[in-house]
Amino acid sequence: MDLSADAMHSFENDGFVLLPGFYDFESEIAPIQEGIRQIVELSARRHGLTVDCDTPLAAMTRGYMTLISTDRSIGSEIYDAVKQIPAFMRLVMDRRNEAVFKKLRAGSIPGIAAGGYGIRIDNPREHTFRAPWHQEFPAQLRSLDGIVFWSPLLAVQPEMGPVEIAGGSHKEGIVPVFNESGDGARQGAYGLRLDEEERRLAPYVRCAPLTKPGDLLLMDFLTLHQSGENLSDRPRWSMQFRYFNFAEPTGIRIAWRGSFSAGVKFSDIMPELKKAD
Ligand SMILES: O=C(O)CCC(=O)C(=O)O
Ligand SMILES: [Fe+2]
Repeated sequence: MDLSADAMHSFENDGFVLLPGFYDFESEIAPIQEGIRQIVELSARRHGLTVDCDTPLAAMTRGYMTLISTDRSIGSEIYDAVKQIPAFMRLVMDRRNEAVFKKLRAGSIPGIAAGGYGIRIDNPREHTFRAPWHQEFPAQLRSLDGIVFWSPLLAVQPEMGPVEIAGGSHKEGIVPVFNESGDGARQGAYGLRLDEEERRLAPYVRCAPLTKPGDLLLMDFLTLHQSGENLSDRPRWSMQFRYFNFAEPTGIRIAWRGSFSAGVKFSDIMPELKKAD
């Protein structure tokens, strides 16, 4: 596993690093796209609809958009289905991910966060599942020094709302969170808000790297980041999974328990994560 000294330094300093072309498009990414194409085709058939799914690109853009504009719940079926594509799982557990993690977390014993892998479909102009500024740690737990692996399935253009990252913000340490309230308050991880969000973000330079299939974006579990706003006419498809460190003291103390996707209330495990009322 060859991770340049520059890349390691960036990750340490900025709390994130982009590794262009980390995965091989033809042998690793294209099979995932084809798996999605097949699921879009089968979903359309299941609902008695005919949509454009001749190619992966057509299925992921026009075909999928036609399905959700007919019935938004078909999008949820597809979202739940695609994370079970074998080619995706192969990427999640690829040896190189473990090797990269070990390089960035010296002395670590890597784990793959259960329930912490999936494929996001950020639909144009949809607010509900847009992640507000957050750290990964409260939403995933497992260990304090976990790393998010993020990789796009379609090229991300500026108007598609690339992930926004506050460079260096991991140095802030753990930021307490509270639940959104009032009209339109969202549930679960999407409704978690940072204590004093604006004040905390102010010192950091924000970047929104543009990525293409095969690229890998790595983010520290403490780096502040949010979903961009998709103002384009196509969904932003991207993969994410999380590795953590069995040997990290906080992880050991909480017995590597997970958060929302593990059905656990993070504040029961680490009350200090919750902003005092
Ligand atoms: O892709 C996005 O919009 C957000 C991604 C994110 O928060 C994550 O992968 O942890
Ligand atoms: Fe995140």
